[in-house]
Amino acid sequence: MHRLIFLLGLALFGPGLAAESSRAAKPNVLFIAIDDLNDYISPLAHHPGVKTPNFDRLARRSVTFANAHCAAPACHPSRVAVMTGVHPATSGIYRNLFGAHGPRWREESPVLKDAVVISQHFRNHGYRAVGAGKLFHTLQWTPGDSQNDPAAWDDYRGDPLDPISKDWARAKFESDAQAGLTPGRPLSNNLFGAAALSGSDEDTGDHKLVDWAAAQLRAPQAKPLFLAVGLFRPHIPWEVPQKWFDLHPLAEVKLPVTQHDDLADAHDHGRRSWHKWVVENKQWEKFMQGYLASISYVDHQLGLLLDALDASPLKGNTIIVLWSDHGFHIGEKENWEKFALWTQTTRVPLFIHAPGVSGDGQKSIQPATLTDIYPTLCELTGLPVPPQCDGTSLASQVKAPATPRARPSLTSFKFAQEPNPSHAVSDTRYRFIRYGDGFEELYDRETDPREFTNRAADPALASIKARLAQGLPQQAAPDRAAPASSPYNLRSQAAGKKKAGK
Ligand SMILES: [Ca+2]
Repeated sequence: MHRLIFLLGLALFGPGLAAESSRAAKPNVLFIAIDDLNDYISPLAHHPGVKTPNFDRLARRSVTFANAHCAAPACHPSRVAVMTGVHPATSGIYRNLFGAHGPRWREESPVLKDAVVISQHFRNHGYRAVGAGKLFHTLQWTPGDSQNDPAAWDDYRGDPLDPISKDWARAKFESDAQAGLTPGRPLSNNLFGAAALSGSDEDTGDHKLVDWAAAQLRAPQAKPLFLAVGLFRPHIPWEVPQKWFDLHPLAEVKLPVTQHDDLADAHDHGRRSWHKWVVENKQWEKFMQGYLASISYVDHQLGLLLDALDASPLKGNTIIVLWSDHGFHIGEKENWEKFALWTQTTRVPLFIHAPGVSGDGQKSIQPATLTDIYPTLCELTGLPVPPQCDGTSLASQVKAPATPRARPSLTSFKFAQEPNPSHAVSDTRYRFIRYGDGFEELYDRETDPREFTNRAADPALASIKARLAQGLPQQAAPDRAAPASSPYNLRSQAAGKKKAGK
């Protein structure tokens, strides 16, 4: 019947118009990346009392992937993996490599040399792809250190190789000595810390991005749109306007549930000095407040973005995917930030809405890895999946969230103190980690959701451990370093400019 209508269309209007109308039917894509957002948001509910009404709103109109994990627990490798679909175990990009100005990852790993960035792939198939903010790795305090690929976009807000630093004003702060704090705060200039900004939301970087994105949504579209928005909070420093702090009064802030000596049976993440400084200086509650304030701020920005979509002609014909590059610790396992392989570090918010297709309002507990996003968006839009992609499409779970998925999630990381990479897998119940030095951890998340008790040596779980171990990479790529000779090195470019007298 459909074929008959199609042939009738061809006869009446000619092939040109039929092709035109099939192009017009392609759904738009709103691709939202959030930086360092963990599972405290209310749809994932891993911290008591957190209310994120706009994440709840998104959850009602999409599928919540409640068992989704980053490909690597650090900004740079996680983002390269999402944007290229190539897993760190294949590329060898396991950790942050700083000092780049451009897509240096193409030279960091030979398998990424000709990888097609997801926005480029959509451009190659008739889309207009535009972006804003932090999609590839960059930081507020390292101007020009960005691994974005400017060639992969039709348009980008501001400088694609310095997409956030100019937008974010710093809070005024007193030195640690003035504040009576002990020396030894990690990082410098209070970057690891919380403070209210004196300005309004309109003065903040993420708000400016959302304004720009809203204008993109309002503009007339000659082609289907791939709009990527990379929000920077709740990444440190936890500096947002005062009103977001006011939502989380210090006296009401709850600390995470922790267990004394939790690390006695676990791998040492090598970052305990951060936690020691925080506890010694009684900053734990204050930093939790700053993180929660930043979450509330970004929740509000998400709401503005959804408002803009709903007020635009693209409403009803736009796929939404929202992901965070990794999870986050606020003192769990004596750790702060990321750079570990427990679920607290690797579990990420992932929401997918596909108009007329997704089981909106439902949750999937099937294991997902962020490298699955690329092939999923391909399947949902009818695009071919590039051969570089390591992930597998989640379209079956987008349609029917309970559909079982045999493949476990896979997260890989290279710890500084070990020569070999480490890997972690999850199924719907268990989590297994094998570190670069051979140490193993196994957790039953049903009975022990905070992963306090390592059961890797428990004979009762031996067959489960063996099954999960099959999900580890057979032959993981070696760890890659920053190539000294690359023209994308920030320092070599600065030196080149100096030499040329620019
Ligand atoms: Ca433990």
